[in-house]
Amino acid sequence: MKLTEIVVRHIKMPMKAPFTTSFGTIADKELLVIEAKDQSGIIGWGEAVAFTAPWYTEETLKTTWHMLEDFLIPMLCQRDINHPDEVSALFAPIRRNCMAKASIEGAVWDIYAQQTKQSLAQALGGAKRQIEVGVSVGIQPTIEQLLTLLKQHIQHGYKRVKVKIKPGQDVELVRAIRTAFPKLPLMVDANSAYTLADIEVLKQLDDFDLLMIEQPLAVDDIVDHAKLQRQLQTPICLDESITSYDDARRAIELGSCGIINIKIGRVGGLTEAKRIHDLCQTHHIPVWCGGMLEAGIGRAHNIALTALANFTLPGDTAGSSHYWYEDIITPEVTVENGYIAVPQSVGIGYTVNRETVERFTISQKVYQ
Ligand code: OSB
Ligand code: MG
Repeated sequence: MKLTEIVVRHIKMPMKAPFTTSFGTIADKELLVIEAKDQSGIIGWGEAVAFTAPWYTEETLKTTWHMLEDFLIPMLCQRDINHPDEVSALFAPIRRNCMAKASIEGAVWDIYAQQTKQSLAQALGGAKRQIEVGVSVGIQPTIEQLLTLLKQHIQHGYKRVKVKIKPGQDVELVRAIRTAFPKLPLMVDANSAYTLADIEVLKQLDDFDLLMIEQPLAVDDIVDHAKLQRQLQTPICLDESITSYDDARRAIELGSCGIINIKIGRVGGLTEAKRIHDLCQTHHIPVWCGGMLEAGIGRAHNIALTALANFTLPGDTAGSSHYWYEDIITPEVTVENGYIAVPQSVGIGYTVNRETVERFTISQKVYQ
């Protein structure tokens, strides 16, 4: 294939509820929708998941657009591509900027799946027909509000619940949840809010039968995570620390985690995500698909990726209506009894609703 035209749209979607982590709150989600066309007229869709501020990783919506416009699109446009795996190789000379790379690589995967008349899941090698899903709950103003929300999610059928913790809102919060829901498959995510100086607090979390503790320590510190893991019964799951296959390889070798959360944007695309999945499978490290409060396109990519066999733990890919009044795809992603059906039609398996995208568009630019 050869990409002949790429449209980048900056859209803003109102969220049903703001999402709060230890770093900040997202009230409305701004993101880039990438529409790529090949020489035969096939259209592939990608989503740039970076937030407007660099608190989760160093990327922002503006840096992803800058990278796309000044480097990635010129490198890719008009070039012959036989397989989407070539895209990450082509982008290798550009350091990091994983979310920017992933956004356009995702569109190439979508085109490739359509060309080869497969679903995106099939094109990636995923055979699951349905995926188990969990839900991630942001920091709430009170424990009562958190418990009320959790009850709703459990009733909705989600297979596990993740809550955000930070210093001062951890052990007692988890104790309250456990008391209210003794059997709930539960995990916590600290978004790197702790250091090894907090080890006594983190050790107390071992008492609550948590599935895992996600990213307790610094983003770039797999050594401290290894020290912590040796002192904890509960598996550590790395999120922010893993931005590539090599990060995953080193973390596994050091014993920094027992589980890895894979986010397509964080690791630079579907090809890299699949490589990390395969590596973890070899090392008996279970993986699950993390979330970036994606709109429908990114969500569709997550679902396809999660169809791979070693995604054995429920991910954060909740249904569209958990986040949005209105998603940008038809049909929207729905969850039934804690499962999402993996689309079997060609490509991402959902239709992008252009009218909705246009209504949400702040600005757009066409590249040829
Ligand atoms: O750490 O996994 C995270 C949301 C924004 C940034 C980082 C994270 C999250 C979530 C929510 O936990 C995932 C989702 O529902 O998409
Ligand atoms: Mg996380």
